[in-house]
Amino acid sequence: EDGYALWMRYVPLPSALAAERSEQLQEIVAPDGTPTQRAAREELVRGLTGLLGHAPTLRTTIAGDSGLILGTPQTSSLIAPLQDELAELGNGGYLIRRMRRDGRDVILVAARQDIGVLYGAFHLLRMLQTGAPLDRLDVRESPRVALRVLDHWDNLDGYVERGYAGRSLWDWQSLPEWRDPRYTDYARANASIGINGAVLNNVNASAWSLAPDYLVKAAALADVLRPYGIRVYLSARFSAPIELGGLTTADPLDPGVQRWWQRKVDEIYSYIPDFGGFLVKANSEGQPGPQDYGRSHAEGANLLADALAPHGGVVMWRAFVYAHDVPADRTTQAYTEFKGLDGAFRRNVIVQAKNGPLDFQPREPFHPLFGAMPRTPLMMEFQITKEYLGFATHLVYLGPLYEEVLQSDTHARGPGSTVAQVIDGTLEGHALTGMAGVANIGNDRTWTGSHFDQANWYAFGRLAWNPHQSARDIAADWAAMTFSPDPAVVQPIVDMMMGSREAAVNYMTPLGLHHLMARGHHYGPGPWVDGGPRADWTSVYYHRADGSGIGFDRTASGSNAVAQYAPAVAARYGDINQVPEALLLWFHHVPWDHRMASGRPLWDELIARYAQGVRQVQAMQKTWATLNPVEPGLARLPLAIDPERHAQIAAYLNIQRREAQWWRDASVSYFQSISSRPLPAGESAPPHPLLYYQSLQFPSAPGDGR
Ligand code: BDP
Repeated sequence: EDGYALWMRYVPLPSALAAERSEQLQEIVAPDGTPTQRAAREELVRGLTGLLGHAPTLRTTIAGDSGLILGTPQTSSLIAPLQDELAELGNGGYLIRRMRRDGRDVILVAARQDIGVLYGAFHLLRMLQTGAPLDRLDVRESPRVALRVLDHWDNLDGYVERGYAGRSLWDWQSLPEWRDPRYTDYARANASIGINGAVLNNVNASAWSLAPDYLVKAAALADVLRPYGIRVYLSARFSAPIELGGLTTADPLDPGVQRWWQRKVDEIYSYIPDFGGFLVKANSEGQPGPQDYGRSHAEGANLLADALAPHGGVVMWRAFVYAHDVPADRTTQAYTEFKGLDGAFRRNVIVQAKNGPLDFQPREPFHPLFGAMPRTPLMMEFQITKEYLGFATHLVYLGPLYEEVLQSDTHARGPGSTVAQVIDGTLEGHALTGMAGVANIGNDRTWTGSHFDQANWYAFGRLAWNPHQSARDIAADWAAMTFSPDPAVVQPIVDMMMGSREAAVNYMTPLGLHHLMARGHHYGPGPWVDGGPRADWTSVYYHRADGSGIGFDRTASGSNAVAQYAPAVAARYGDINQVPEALLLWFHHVPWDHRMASGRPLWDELIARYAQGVRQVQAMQKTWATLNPVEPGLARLPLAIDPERHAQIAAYLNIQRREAQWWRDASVSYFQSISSRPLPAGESAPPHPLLYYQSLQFPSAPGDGR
């Protein structure tokens, strides 16, 4: 158990259950005429063989009393009568139903398309792995979001930007000849949760990804991913016509530039006939873009959209932008630049905004663009890799973060206009919908750099499929499949997971604080960071602590960023007495004596939150220790968690506890130097002077080395 199998371990079920299920699933009727059909069949054989202890019999018709029938109306006469019902479930949708047919007890996994059948097969395997009952089976599923995409920030040299799981999965050197079987396992994992797109290269893109040598390689990957319903996309560098094409400009209104992109796109489709399209980071952090030529983001996006449209491709145009001149409040930038462009984009453009207005912090309010551009499809960008959340060694389950954002009420069309409804297109009636996750995947044996980070990939996929699901339910499925369906295992693990994000918020950035990480690599605390090339890359710009208080005033008396939200939201966030405490210091500069809900003054509350964060990690360690398989007295969970994974997780929790303490000590020490207030009774003084924490150097911080 080294984690390679992810949530698809297919370990034997308890023998009584295995016997019962074997009877039900002894025979399988499944077509094998297409690569996707074969993928579904192979997965079921693999899964059932593992779970039940023997391979099922594959037949062309059921001979015994019961069995499993997979297919589409085209492949199965039993499924053909369901045609209309299946059509309602749409592309990718499926149903799983238990019924009597010709005197036999059958389970149908049926869909309109092969890919739906594959998704249904994975769903059935999930039910088997989690111990769900199979009687009265009646599952109807369809994806609520069209583009469910992983963004890989992988460079052509194998380095993964903000990657904490080793090097890139893509071995550009041995492609296209060598198709590492790992690519297939990657595809299986994604298909199991409904992910249907992969952007292969970093948003800080090299133009070379679009050169023929690399297109051949991307095409080989596309071939491997295609049977699993995954389309390949590429990040496009806006200046590629200059770098690859030898033109003197990349101006989107220049006919030569337009021709260059048309030809380039035609060429890409000659290699990859189902190419998904482009992801673009433009005029942000030094990347080239249309503004270099005095053109708007819409003019830039439309240039690429026009080239892609004849082939059915899309442009995912990022709204993560900020101006050359440091603005009074960086969080206002995207809205300022994009809101006025609503309606100016082509139909095959989707604007991709990060979940919050700053940058993947442990907690941010939802991005004000959600709900503010009704005529433009908006795509969610979550970060799965934990750039600001302790990297791979901190256990932070991101399900609650995603859920919190998706359930936020934009009030765009009155109360109940959630971000999830913006993303699934129902609020404004958009058919082009999407959710992207910045992948946490590398060539580490665990894929994600730690066992628990697999849950973040998993949760992202499940929420992209249906953004209305509960993070807790998803965690329970994941824990049951990854460790054991025994409730005595699932329960404590789910509790750990569900509390873990709040723990990280507490020991890093409590009460709405943000961007306090060390400069550049973001490893560890750096609330004192100031100076350097841009004020909005420093901590002091964001926390604004002084002798009187702390926090960024984003109300009308400050940057007035609150005005970017719908009036009801702005009124709530802008009022110090109504704003949720979790976002207090995001929106307000608050006196140290301000009375908090707990009755404590803000200063005492802040210090208490840091200490609470450390205690929450200690509590996770305690819980994890109770799941130790080698500890005496745990005979009832003999194989629940294998020693190999248990030990690594225990070690990582130790790192997390040590670093949580470091965060607490360094932050308390720094903020005390500003507030000049005594620590509340019972709070211990940090063991070192502030200078010690400030002088720590990490030239080889995780993820920072090439
Ligand atoms: C920031 C990362 C940087 C990315 C950038 C982006 O620090 O590495 O390039 O976001 O999303 O969070 O473009």
